[in-house]
Amino acid sequence: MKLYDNEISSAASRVRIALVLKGVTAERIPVAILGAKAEQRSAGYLSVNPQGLVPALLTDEGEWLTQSLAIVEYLDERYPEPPLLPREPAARAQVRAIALAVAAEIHSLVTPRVAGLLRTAQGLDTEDIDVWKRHWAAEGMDALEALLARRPAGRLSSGDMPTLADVFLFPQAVNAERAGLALARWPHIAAIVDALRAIPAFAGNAPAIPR
Ligand SMILES: N[C@@H](CCC(=O)N[C@@H](CS)C(=O)NCC(=O)O)C(=O)O
Repeated sequence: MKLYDNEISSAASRVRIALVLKGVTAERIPVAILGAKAEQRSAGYLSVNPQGLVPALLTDEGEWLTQSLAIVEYLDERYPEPPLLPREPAARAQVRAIALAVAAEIHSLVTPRVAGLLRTAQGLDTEDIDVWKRHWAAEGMDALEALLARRPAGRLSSGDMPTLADVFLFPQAVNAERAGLALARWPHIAAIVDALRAIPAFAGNAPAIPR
């Protein structure tokens, strides 16, 4: 398998975490996404992922997969142990809802392409853009905190074993903290993230700090 990856990408971090949880290795192909060397919109990379986003995964069977949620669910189905979704239908839907609250409602508003348009079309500077990013991260995490407050008993997002919800929550929370949002504001998230930091698959695959 080949993972088209970027070390700072929280979406790619989800896949890196899932690969380690599954005990599966993939060759990592770095794709630059920031600055003059950004290559996500190059013709070469668009032939890998027509959306111009990382991650993308090339399977051992030669299939191209895109979208971190679809990739992580593929890994979960292809390598069933340990499972990343609970067995009960309602619990599965709740776990997917956490993952989507991160991927669809928070992350999609704070990506490099959104920041780029705010800068070029709206004339925002870096400070304005940071305010934008913190706003959507904080609002999204307020909602996540309320969702997680009614989670099943356990140290993580759904019980004591890592699920898809943790795979998506962890990189988002790490990035929010780096953006200056103290996790103490969200006690449920803070407790879950503390527990996840003790798991090597998570600790070793957080998004890197942009250089
Ligand atoms: N919904 C997509 C989001 C992927 C995404 O936005 N990736 C970011 C990096 S974290 C990216 O490649 N951004 C490039 C850009 O915004 O131009 C997924 O979950 O895979």
